[in-house]
Amino acid sequence: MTSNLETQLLALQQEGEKAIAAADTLERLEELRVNYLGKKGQLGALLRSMGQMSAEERPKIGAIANTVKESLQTSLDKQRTALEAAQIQAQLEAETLDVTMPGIFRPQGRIHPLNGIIDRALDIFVGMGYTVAQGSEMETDYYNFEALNTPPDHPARDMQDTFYLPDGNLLRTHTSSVQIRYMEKEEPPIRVVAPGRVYRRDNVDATHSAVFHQIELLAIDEGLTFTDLKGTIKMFLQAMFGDLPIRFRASYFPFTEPSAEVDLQWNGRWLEVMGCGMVDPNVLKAVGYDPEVYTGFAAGFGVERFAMVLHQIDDIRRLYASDLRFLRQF
Ligand code: 2U9
Repeated sequence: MTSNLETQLLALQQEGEKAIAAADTLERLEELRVNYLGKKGQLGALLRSMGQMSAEERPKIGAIANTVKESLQTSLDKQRTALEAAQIQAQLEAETLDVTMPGIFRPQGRIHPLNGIIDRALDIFVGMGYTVAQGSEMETDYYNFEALNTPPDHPARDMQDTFYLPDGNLLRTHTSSVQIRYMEKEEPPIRVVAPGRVYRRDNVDATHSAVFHQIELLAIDEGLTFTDLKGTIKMFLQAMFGDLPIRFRASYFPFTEPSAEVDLQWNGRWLEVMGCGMVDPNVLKAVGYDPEVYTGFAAGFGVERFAMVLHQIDDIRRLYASDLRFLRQF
């Protein structure tokens, strides 16, 4: 009986160690641990039969059982360490980066010259405390013309002819409509700058396009004067072009009175670069502001014009052609 149990224990040890050494995954190893040393495992089952043993035999078998248990546990630990190391090694090998492999070619993009001008101009105005506002390119007659002191019979409608949609809406001829909507929502003091795409019914040539970009600024407050307008424009043109001579020439716009055009001396020649003026009282009334309390100034410029001057571009159409040979120069 004794020798039988002893033989069984030693056989269990031998078989167990063989199986443990052959275990090739951590899951398999755990199965073996449960099978041999677990609560309902084989070693436990053998030891339960010790109950029927005599008092002299018991310590001897107990000692053998302990040795078997410790030996199996040691083998399990050793195999676990080895398997874990192998797993890490395999993971390292699988995740190795070959830094000599050719990369995926990603052509570098760049800012379009028109967006470059818009970004720079907006930065300058934001620096002066202006808020950027945008709006729809499709507008109603009211927001594009009527609210800007340009009734249907106004001669300026011919110069600003645009594209009309079948429902009576139109494509905006300036971003002033954005500012009308902004004033309807907000109360003075107002400092707002509106960049965006605008439309004119123009024949396309080197200096005209039926679609172009405009930036308009508007300031409304108590006590604003033409001097504030001149100072703001001078600061802006200085930041944009450098410290060059500028001059204001009297002009006319339906929505400003008085109005002026701004020229900049560039390479020895006077170039017209902006339009501006004091906001017409009728425009203030249209948005519900009292022109006896508030005054304001406004100005606008064409982004294409600025880009052409600053980058010496001779034909406006190059800005829309998406020719990479052209665009890569910027
Ligand atoms: C409101 C009231 C008045 C904006 C202004 C101009 C003068 C102007 C042109 C320059 C070249 C447009 O791109 S361009 O064709 N703009 O000359 N724009 S005053 O006046 C406003 C704006 C908003 C409520």
